[in-house]
Amino acid sequence: MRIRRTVRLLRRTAPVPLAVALCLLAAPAAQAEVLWDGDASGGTGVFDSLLCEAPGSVTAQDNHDGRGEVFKFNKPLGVKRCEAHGAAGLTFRNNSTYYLGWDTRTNTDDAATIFQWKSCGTGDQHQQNYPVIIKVEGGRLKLFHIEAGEKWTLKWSTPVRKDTWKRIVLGIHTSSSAGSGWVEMYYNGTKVARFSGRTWDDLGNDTRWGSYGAEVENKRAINWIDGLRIGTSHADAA
Ligand SMILES: [Ca+2]
Repeated sequence: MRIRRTVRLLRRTAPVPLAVALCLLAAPAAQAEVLWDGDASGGTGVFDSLLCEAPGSVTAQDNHDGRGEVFKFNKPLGVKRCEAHGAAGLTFRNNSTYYLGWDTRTNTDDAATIFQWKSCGTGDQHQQNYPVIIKVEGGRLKLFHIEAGEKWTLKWSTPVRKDTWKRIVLGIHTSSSAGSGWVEMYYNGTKVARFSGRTWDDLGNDTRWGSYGAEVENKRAINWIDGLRIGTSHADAA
């Protein structure tokens, strides 16, 4: 509907790349509610797009472990990126609160970046590039805030065991003002971090899940992801 009509309108009237145009569209304000159900039972169409270099793959499959379908982000040797971008049908906006929840399990202590709150646009169009990053690196799960100028600060980390499921819930209050934005994180149901800072880059931000990083180009990384949900309260995504 409304979003599709607006996209058609933008295609006719402005030479703006579609990904940027989608980032700029406003969605209606919402009370506590689930905004997006990204469970793997919906297939890879729950994402806006897949950014997975060949011969990598993103698939939904049933491992017969009671979870039903789960996403398998398979980043083989020799490639840097296997990610899914955006939540189909959901457009994030500034000065809003979102809670993103998902289960993750990696086959390795080094899957590099498993989540990016990725800035829209490229190069000089953004200041932060990725205001929030979560990595699995050297046997630790790490939460970073990235300020304007791409200044990284480690906000929280914990030892992480491969081949075990964890649930992450990330609360993000979007703001292009460092004094108004905030992030909080829950790990297996426990609140582990909360900090303030700029969370909304010049052209807005979008989600990316998977495995990405030059440091894992020569490693085989699989990130299993299940139970993806986005809402406006912690309970929506827990
Ligand atoms: Ca599932």
